[in-house]
Amino acid sequence: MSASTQPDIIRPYGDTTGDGMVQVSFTLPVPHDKRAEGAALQLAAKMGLEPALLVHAKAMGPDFTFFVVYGSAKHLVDLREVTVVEREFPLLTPTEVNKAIKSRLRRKLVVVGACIGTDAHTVGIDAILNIKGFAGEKGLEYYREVKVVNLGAQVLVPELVERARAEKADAVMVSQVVTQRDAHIHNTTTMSAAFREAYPAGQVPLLVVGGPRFEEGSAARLGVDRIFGRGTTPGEVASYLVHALAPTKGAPAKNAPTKNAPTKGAPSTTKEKA
Ligand code: B12
Repeated sequence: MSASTQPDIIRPYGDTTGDGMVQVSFTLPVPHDKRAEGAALQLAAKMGLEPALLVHAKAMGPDFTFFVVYGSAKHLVDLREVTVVEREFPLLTPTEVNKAIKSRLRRKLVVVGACIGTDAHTVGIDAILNIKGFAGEKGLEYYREVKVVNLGAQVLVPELVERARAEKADAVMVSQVVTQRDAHIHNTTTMSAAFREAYPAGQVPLLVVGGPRFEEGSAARLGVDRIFGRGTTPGEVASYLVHALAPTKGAPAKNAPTKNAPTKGAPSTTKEKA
């Protein structure tokens, strides 16, 4: 038991406390018939769901079937073993962000953003950059001390690098929503490698990537400084920019190379702007 009354070991809940009930959906590459339904239940059992009920099965064209299975999970969750990535910077108001940039950077902070590759899902990056913002917060365009250049959808990496150089970008913001065939991973690593190649060591802009399906804590592996996931608000991003690019006097840049150095021989992204 933890200090509170909550137990450390828990199970999912459906009808009665601790019954372990969960619902999963998946598609199998077989036509919809009795054998397909049996196959779905076999999979459920192998996933540790037993007993399991097939609550929905629907043909998806002639060769595929979509299933929903409701069953009792055998697995337990140990809350003591849960690790989370905590936000490493304080949340600032727009006024505080503007003040910090003005007094510490003494010029506008320049942000260049885009959806790269074939990705045309611009709603996420627009939520962060456009003045209309997201979840009741104004986007970065609202911040007086931030210059935003939003390049939109399907931007090629060389185009992004060129524009970042032309604008003397302090930060480059990339959105990746499509994850089919790990497109978000490939596009992000290609982008970070291109920036390291195009810029002298130590002068690469802050590389910030966002999207709903990035793994938390994978920034270093992808060669970027920070990843923002589902539900990110513009205020969080603005606060992070201050933390990384305009920290308080004497404070080390929080995105020091040891923390964010990409793996496997790629040069690090030291920041010297703050
Ligand atoms: C709207 C939408 C579209 C619109 C996009 C319009 C536009 N201008 O953006 C249209 C109709 C064009 C579209 C097309 C397609 N789509 Co679509 N689309 C969606 C949908 C319904 C919503 C996405 C969205 O707007 N979310 C709202 C925003 C606010 O959330 P967000 O993107 O997560 O952004 C937040 C954070 O992630 C973060 N963030 C995101 N980017 C960044 C960047 C930075 C720098 C930072 C700091 C933060 C940040 O901050 C944001 C605010 O909190 C999703 C399903 C869903 N419900 O999510 C499918 C979905 C993303 N689409 C999908 C697919 C497959 C497609 C198509 C391939 C479909 C097809 N066969 O043609 C095409 C691909 C087009 C292309 N070339 O990219 C799949 C992706 C599956 C996968 N595993 O990759 C999804 C998940 C649907 C599904 N379940 O199958 N789509």
